[in-house]
Amino acid sequence: MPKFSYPIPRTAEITPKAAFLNRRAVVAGLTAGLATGLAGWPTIGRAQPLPGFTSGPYSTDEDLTTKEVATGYCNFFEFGPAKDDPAQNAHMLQTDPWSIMIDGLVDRPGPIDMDDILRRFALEERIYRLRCVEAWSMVIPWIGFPLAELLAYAGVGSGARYVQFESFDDVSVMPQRARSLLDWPYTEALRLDEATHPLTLLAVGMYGDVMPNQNGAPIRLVVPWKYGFKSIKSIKRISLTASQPAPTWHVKSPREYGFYANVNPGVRHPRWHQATERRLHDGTRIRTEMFNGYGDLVADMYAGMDLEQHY
Ligand SMILES: Nc1nc2c(c(=O)[nH]1)N[C@H]1C(S)=C(S)[C@@H](COP(=O)(O)O)O[C@H]1N2
Ligand SMILES: [Mo]
Repeated sequence: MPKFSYPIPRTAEITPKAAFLNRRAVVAGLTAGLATGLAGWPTIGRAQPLPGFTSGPYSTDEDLTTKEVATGYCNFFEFGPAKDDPAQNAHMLQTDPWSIMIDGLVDRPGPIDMDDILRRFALEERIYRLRCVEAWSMVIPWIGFPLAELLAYAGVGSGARYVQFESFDDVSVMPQRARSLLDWPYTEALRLDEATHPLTLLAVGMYGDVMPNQNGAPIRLVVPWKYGFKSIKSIKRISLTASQPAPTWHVKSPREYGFYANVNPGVRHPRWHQATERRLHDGTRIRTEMFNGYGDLVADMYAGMDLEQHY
């Protein structure tokens, strides 16, 4: 496996990325100071600056996808169907102020706002593999915290077995979203054990900086052992439920988009071969790994399940 390396930033990017370059020795106060001290760095439509973060567990040492590719080649269908549409159109999204409604089977239902989230939960950087069902993949340094911590804060109610997520949805901000493509708002869901698994991240940034709008600002899910469509962006609502929710893609085409959608090179997809994937940073084709390479950490959750039936 290639050794970990960071792409060399272009000169114009060096100042805003100071925190990013110091990532191995990040001190909370230092990073917060840098973030607030960046005079002239545009903030319009952007999430608020991130507090400091530490280096979290489970990171891969594979080469990173460049930030340019990860922020320029996106799936965020509310902002249009082409890969470069989200980068062009997502500036309309206003991410500050922002709150998430937490409801359903929780002890403390109600809204929680981003200020509170950023104050309450310690941020970590996690370098994860991202495998899209379209058979391309990236390696992205996310910044976030385990979803389990937010759920513990809200208090998982007795009887809760699933967690449902809903994205921001406003056609006046997202005029490119076609009514016919999906039944909006975009929703996704996990089983409770998947949602509280330590790999499952709520990400508020990437590449050492706040989350770009096109990648799901100000807060999105990252579930690295599942196909990318499970990693829902720009979350506005989290609901705990007793019965299995019906996520948007799954409802549209259950054969193509399973509820579980665990990365599985053995399950055929009608449109994309899943045995291999194209690495976007170098165009190479590599073999797709079961659970996207996270099997040691997650396979236990599916013991006894027929993973070809329960795709
Ligand atoms: N709300 C919303 N979330 C979404 C999507 C979307 O269209 N809308 N696309 C999904 C898909 S298919 C993928 S592969 C990932 C892509 O994340 P990225 O663009 O940050 O790489 O986001 C997922 N989350
Ligand atoms: Mo995807």
